Parts: sequence; C-alpha cells; structure tokens
Amino acid sequence: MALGFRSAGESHGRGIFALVEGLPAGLELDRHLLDGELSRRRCGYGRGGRQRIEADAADILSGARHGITNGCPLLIAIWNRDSRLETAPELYAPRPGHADLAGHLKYGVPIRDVLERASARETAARVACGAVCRMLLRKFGIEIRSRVTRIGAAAAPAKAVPGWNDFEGADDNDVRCPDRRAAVAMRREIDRASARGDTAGGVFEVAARGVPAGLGSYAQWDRRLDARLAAAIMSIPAVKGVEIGAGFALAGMPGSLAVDPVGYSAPKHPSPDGGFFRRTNNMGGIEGGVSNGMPIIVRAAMKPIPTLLNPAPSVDIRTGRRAKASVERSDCCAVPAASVVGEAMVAFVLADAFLEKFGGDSMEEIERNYRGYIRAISRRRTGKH
Ligand code: EPS
Repeated sequence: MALGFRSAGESHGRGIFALVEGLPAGLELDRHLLDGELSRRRCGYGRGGRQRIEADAADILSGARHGITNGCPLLIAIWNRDSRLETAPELYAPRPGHADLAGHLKYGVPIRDVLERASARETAARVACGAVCRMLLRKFGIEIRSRVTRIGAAAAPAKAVPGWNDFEGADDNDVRCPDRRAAVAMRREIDRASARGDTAGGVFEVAARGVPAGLGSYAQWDRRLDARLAAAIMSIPAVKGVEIGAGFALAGMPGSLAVDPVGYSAPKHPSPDGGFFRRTNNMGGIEGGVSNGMPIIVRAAMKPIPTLLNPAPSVDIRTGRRAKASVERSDCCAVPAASVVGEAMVAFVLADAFLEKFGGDSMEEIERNYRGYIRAISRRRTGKH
C-alpha cells in the first residue's frame, strides 16, 4: 500500500492533525525525535510571536500501542494554545501574494476561513508525519539533513551541488546556515527587513544519504522520484522554485561536464549502492527518475512571506475601493523553518518510495525484502543475480 499523508486543522482552531496511512506494523515511535522535530520547526531567527505561544507537543491518538505502530492509520494531534477561531477578526483587504483573494473567490467564504487553512501552521502536521517517516528510514541507514544557503541578498559561498558534509552544523545557529560569516549577514538581512516592516525570502537545500539505488522508476511519469520530490517541496507554502542536484546550472553546462562518471569499488558488505558510485553528483542522486545511491540533493527557493507590516496596496472586497492590505501577525522570515519542513517532505517521499519497493505489512517483512535486494545488487557485477 502506498504511504498516505493528510493533514487537517486551522491555524487558530483546536489543533493541527496529521493522518499517516500505510505504515507497517512494528515501527517503534520515538517521542523524543517527534517532539524534537516539531521544536526545530518552531525555531529560527525572524519567526513571529506565534512560536513563543505554542509548545507543539505531539499527541498520538491512534495507530500505535505501547509506542509501536500496529499497521492501522496513525493520527497525531498538535493542539493549538492560541485557539480563537470563533472570535478572530474578519479581514476585508486581501494580502497580495497570499491565498486570501483566490480562496475568497473560489469558495465564497470570508478571508478568515481562507487564511486559517492556508497558513503555514499546517506545516506542523507535515513535520510530525516526516518525523515518523524518518524513524522508518533510519532503520535502513537513511539520513536527512538541510541547510539555508540564502536569505535575501545574503548568500553562503555558492556550490553547484553540496556534499553531505556541507550540511554539518546547520542546527548550530538560528538561521540554519553552517557558514558562520554568511549566517551573520543573513541575520542582518532579517534585521533590516524587519526594521522596514518588510519580509525576506531565501534558499534552502535538503540532502538525503544512504538511499538505496532503485527507488522511484522511469517506467511511468508519476513514479519518477525527482518529480515526486519536486511536487512535495513545491507544496511547502511560499516555495516558488525547486532544483534537483545542479538544477538550473546544468542548462549551461556541456554534457561532457554535466554527467557524473561511474565508479566501482567491490563492497565488503552488501551495500545500498551495490558498490557503484559517481565521481560527481550533478544529478543530485537521481537518474531517469530512479535513485542511484548517491546523496539526493534538493534545493528550494522561498519567496518572502507576503504579510507586510508596511502593507501592500489592495482593495476592500466589500466596496472594491483601494485599501491597504490587512495585517496579520506573521513571520519576517521563515526560511530556516521551511528547511525543516523540506526535510519532512523529503522524508515522506522517500519513505513512500521505500515502501513501494520493499513494502510489507510489518517491519520484519520490509527488513527481509530490503536485505534480499541489497545482497542481490551487491552481487550484480559478478553476473550472479
Ligand atoms: C505559523 C503560524 C502562524 C504564522 C506563520 C507561521 O501563526 P499566527 O498567524 O497565529 O501568527 O506565524 O504563518 C505564516 C507565515 C503564513 O504565511 O501563514 C507557523 O506555525 O509556522
């Protein structure tokens, strides 16, 4: 069964809920990891007042007993402390760049109803789901990291494709950029934007290593792993661009420099890449829509959050007359938080593709399938299938 994820809940409703379906039985749930991921999402320089109000502790309502999944739908609740949906004020001047006007026209509901669900608070559910996916993936040696490489005009030294170690230390500072000088400049960008009543966007990267060669498929368009990752990352609020590996830079490279030469070193133990590796990683770990055993690298561009303290021009939807866009409490910059959400989305897509390939109803079955496959690909070179 495919892994399914649905979220429900409003920003100021009772809570935010994650429903994860298709998980195998026998997966130990790590509460510490789950709450730790939720608190990573709350952090970050440039976040607004909401993150100080919320504790974001996960409440597992179904699908597990004694902390172990039982193969049934897993429902996780993150209760809102700032729960005031019934009394929240109505808005009449849609904020350009938000779903306000499009949602009002589409559903015929007040802007309040639109923004409550379109709010990035929903990403707490994604991070809860992603944390569970990580618990599954790490049993098979798959790890996921992220880092911020740009906020506004402040960028870390450019690299077409980062290596795994370039992500080391991202959690050591509140902009999630391991390059300390760039981190200082990024914080300054956020301060400047904040002083102007403005907001700042940026770029983040997500990497996954230990992914076995063979996830995803070229056999059908919607099974391509890169397409699935791109869709998942693009679905994060405010993300407007996605690249895999060297991405847009590949367009300007000759084929001879773009391709990643194949190498081989006989594995001592069964290995997720079968002993085959690439000398470069311009393809970001995916060729023909299939993982090739190299680290998977995804990059995303996030627009500046469109809620401006110094509001943009809009109109009053009751009169059609010019008005300043409504102002709601918001973040000045949420790129560090979005990078954590990016990890969660990558974890979900990889767990889904992993279960598609090795799926079974229990962890025991999946482990057997995984080990059998890894043994088989580690013998390929000798022609023994
Ligand atoms: C967010 C919760 C929201 C915002 C922010 C992110 O809470 P509130 O509206 O009560 O301040 O702080 O939402 C947005 C940036 C957005 O575009 O909607 C969160 O939990 O991440």
